Amino acid sequence: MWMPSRRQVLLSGIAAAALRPMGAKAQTEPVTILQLQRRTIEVNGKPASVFGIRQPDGTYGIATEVGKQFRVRVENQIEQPSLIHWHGLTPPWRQDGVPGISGPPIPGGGNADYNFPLSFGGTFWMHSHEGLQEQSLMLAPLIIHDGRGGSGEQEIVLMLNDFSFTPPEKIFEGLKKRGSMPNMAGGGGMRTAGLTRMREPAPAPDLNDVKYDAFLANERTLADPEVVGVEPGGKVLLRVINGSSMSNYHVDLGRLAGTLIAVDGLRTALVRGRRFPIAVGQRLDLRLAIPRTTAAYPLLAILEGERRQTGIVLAAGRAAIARVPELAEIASPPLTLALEWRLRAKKPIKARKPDRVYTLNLTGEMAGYVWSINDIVWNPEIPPLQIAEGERVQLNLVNRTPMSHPMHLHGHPFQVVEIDGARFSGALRDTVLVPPGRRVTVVFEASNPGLWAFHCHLLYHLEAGMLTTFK
Ligand SMILES: [Cu+2]
Repeated sequence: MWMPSRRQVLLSGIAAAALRPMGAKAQTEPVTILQLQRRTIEVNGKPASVFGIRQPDGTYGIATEVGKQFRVRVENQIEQPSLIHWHGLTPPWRQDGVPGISGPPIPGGGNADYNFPLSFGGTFWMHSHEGLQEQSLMLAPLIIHDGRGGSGEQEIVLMLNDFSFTPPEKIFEGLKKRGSMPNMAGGGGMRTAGLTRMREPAPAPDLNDVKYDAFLANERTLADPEVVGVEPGGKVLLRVINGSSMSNYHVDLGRLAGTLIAVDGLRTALVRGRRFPIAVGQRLDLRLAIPRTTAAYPLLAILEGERRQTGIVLAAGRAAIARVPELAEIASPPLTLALEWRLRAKKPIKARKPDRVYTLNLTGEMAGYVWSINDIVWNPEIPPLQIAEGERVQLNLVNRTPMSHPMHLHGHPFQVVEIDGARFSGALRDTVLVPPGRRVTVVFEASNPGLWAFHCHLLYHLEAGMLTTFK
């Protein structure tokens, strides 16, 4: 992320801290304190200095309820500026948490206050949008309960992260030096599947630019995974959050059959299965039925295109917990749009002719790790794309690169309505994966005035300039 100039910071004043006018109800709700902290965790048996977002009592992130106000004070206790984005929520523009676009970062030792209504529930998350802090785990779950768990359903949050002992700035430098080297050899079985309507077959996609030291599930690896006790015969609502900076996974439920009930927090028609793809920034809400027998059930996330995996273990009764290997038996395939194509929004947005259509080509130059939108590398001088309030906006996302890009819109959920020219009433969500050579069309209602970021959620692509804004 770019740093705003001193002048911009002064001009925008304490915008991030600006409170919205409050109703009587809002004033009576208690403020939740979130502290941005530096802390040490253990990864592969070694200490790792990372960030964290905790309440004073140690709670990781926030769990709250639909209909309440999101009344939060962020206290920045680290020695550098930071700003937290509420991924998937629709706050007023100034509270969206993107430095230089929604407001200035919070200086070290400073605070910012947030107060806006929570009009829908689901599985969301929060993360720093400042620099590369997200890679160092400046992130946490943000759960808004709306009764979807049903009574007696046990809720389990599964946060996925990629981890490196190399500082993120060094990782980024290395990427720029090395460039991205697409695998053009086409080594068989790596072609994109599904609705390909391109004249030529896609080259093998370029996966996993960064070689990570570990993949974390709730901050632990499979060498010492989290074990969650569950009731034999019970029901579980599993909320999976891909908080990784650069890594897509296949969630593998093993012997448990799951029912997908929501993506990115928003309800879909039910999809049953044992394996579900999850791209960077996305979430999956999965309903699991635990068999009546005493047993242990690993819930895994297998890195796209590789054998490396992470996960947690559900223990039903007094089950013996066997060691789960950190390598799957076979490499997983690249993520495709096969699931996206099957998803149907439970409450689709009303069909209507778009008032405005933007075609956004996802572009880049592999040699220097340059990533862009319509060949424009983001900088603060780039004028925002214009939208009038109330318009129906259609975005045609066309990937002209050999890497897939999880594209995220701030401030508005969108509906996926077309893949490679084929119309359908797809999922409502906030982050959609556009694989190499593919074209994905989304629509949204411009109901939230302000200046909004739209970007690739791969952290180093974002840092390299794969961002634009809508006004
Ligand atoms: Cu990207």
